[in-house]
Amino acid sequence: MKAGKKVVCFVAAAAMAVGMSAFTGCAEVKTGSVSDGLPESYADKVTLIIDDAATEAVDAYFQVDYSVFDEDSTAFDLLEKLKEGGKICFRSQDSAYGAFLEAAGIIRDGKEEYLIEADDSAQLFIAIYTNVEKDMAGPNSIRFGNETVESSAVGISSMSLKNGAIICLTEESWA
Ligand SMILES: [Ca+2]
Repeated sequence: MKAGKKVVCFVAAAAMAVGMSAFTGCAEVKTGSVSDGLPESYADKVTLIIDDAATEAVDAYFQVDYSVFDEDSTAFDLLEKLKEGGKICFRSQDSAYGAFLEAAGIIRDGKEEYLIEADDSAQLFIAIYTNVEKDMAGPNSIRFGNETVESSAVGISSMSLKNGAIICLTEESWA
């Protein structure tokens, strides 16, 4: 009897935990829409967006002519190009799946200013979105004006570019 009661209690606690995490957004499909702070056009460019979801407008974007890339260029090449050009800063670690992003930001007055950072204690990670069809995995999506990006199926080092590509880095919670 006693053991049986314990099991019931455990199940109830587990159900409560599931209910609570659903309430706080765990496993929910995230959809967003941002219309402020965006470029007028994505044509002939590759666009990097760095967006802190806690602020309404897009926090930063950078555009590079698509012509400077080739077919094999990746989203990581885009980040490196912008870093070399003194536009952005980022921190990453090498993993079996390529670079694993830990933080990204902008250069303001010659100084690194991180806008988004992974933080294990706060259960935050850097989420990457793309509008390049072959990497779009859903179900999470964000609309930037008329363009929709979805969660990337692959890591930043494996993500493709295209004419009009939008690569978006943002901070999300896994809790
Ligand atoms: Ca924002």
